[in-house]
Amino acid sequence: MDASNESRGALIVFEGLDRSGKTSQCGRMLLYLEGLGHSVELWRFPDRTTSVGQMISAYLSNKSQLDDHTIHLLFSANRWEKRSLMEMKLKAGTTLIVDRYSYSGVAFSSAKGLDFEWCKAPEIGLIAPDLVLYLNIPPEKAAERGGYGGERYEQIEFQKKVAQHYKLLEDSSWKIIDASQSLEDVEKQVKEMVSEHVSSCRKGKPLSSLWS
Ligand code: 2DT
Repeated sequence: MDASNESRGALIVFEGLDRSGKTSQCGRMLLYLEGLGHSVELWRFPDRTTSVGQMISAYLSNKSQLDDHTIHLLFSANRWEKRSLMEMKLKAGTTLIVDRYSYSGVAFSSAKGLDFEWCKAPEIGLIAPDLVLYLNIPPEKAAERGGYGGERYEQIEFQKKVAQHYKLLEDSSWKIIDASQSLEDVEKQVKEMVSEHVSSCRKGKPLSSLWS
């Protein structure tokens, strides 16, 4: 996608089941990289602030009903509407820490029974993360962490299916972290991996696209 050797920011994605600790680790990485003097932003998907994001938010909180294919495409559209800004930020040297991305899109929709390849198709051409940190936790253990809220997918049987579908998406950009450990132990491992990838992107690692 981009052959230049220019220094750029890293695209770092956190994935995992609900209550795996993604949001806490994202916050910690933001502070860590800011502390080192890097330009860094925290993003999350779905981005509920856009008009597409508001439709997604209404669906997740059971205020609206949508066909499974339709909501899948809305989640994907919500990433596409941020794609050019994402590229601009990365090329300008800003590292993006992203809480969920295309892997959530495919894992959750295919766990509902939609065809796996059909689910991947609308994600093709989005920017590929430099690093995917998968916070791995047994669904039972995740459920113990303060219980689930009232959103649509927060049920243990469904989360088990999501975990199985996530596994099918693992590739060389993934690092699997044991998220049953303490926040501090997880943070220590995450920091090392993040630092390594931020520095390889500063040295000019080219951007690439999903899913090639
Ligand atoms: P949060 O609780 O993290 O806001 O997630 N989801 C998310 C999908 O089904 N498809 C997607 O593309 C994304 C990004 C996962 C809200 C829920 O939305 C699910 C949980």
